[in-house]
Amino acid sequence: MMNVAAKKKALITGITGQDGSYLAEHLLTLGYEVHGLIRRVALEQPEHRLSRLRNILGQIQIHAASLESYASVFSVLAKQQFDECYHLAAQSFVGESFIDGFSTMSTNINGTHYVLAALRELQPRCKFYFAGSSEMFGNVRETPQRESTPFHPRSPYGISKVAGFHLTTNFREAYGMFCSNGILFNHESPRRGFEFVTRKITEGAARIKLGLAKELKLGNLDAQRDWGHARDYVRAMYLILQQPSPDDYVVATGEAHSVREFCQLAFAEVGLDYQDWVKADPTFYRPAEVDLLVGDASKAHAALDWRPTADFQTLVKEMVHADLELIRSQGSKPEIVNGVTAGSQRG
Ligand code: GDR
Repeated sequence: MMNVAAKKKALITGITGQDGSYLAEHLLTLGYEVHGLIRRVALEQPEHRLSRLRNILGQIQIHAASLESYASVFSVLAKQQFDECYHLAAQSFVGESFIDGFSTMSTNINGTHYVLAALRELQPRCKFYFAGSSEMFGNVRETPQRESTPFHPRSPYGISKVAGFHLTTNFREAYGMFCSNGILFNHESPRRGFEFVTRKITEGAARIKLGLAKELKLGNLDAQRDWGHARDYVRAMYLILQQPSPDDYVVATGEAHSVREFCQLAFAEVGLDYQDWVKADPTFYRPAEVDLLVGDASKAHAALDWRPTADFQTLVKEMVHADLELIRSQGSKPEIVNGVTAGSQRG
């Protein structure tokens, strides 16, 4: 008789987001049974909130739960056992965290604590991945930033991620659980939310090109980030949980580019000069900015054999062309993703 190995089961919190959707697709191709935690309100607006999962909805299992409620997380984990849990859900927009720091802290810190505590109680052998962030480095102490670089977060969001990182490490050390942190630098794609600067630029450039907008208002054009492709970064998340022991890894391209350079490339892609269309607007400046982030992913290269495949130019190009296509297919109707209206310049 053929010996068929049991399918591995993964639970993804934040499965409706950019990373969650790419990770779900990746795990499905690897033969996993994929489950996702989704807020009940998202289930009521599937056409908007589940839009990134459109192609795989029939292949994944969805559980309604809120990361604001320990009881609801507990009840999902009490019903079935998982091999791996990828905790990606968070209020992830840094700008918003300055507007409502309390919600960001409460969702991001308590949500992580609830998942970890419920796993410890119900399935301590389930491996846990925490979505740590380069924002934890904030006011950087060295460049490039690596696993040993001290944290100095500059926003409620960054502070909440530092707390999540330490909670994850603490469950590993205190209870012997397989809990690992990815420290991911910025990662983008055509599925990025419209509030983040890259998507705001590519969508803005596309709308201007198609005559649907006359300008694009942005904040600090001189901030520099290490931008990779989300599809590459979810592979690293998976590899982090396949290691013999839990650990922490920086995931980055090692290249820094400014917001201005991103604008230059994106507008050039549609045959325009960004200087004619992009306006600086103090509304989009942050009370405390992170000027430069660039990661050293040597440890991930060596231990995970992970390397990014998409370079900066390819990423910008892919995003601009996806937005041109999207807008053309919609006419001038604004698309709503994650409750944010494209073109609203909220971000
Ligand atoms: P970031 O991403 O804060 O790095 O966090 P974001 O794209 O929001 O900002 C990047 C940089 O661009 C500057 N900027 C603007 N940003 C936005 N959103 N809108 C603007 O109009 C604008 N103009 C200039 C910002 O000031 C900043 O310097 C992202 C998120 O995905 C986090 O969840 C994640 O943890 C980190 O990346 C790694």
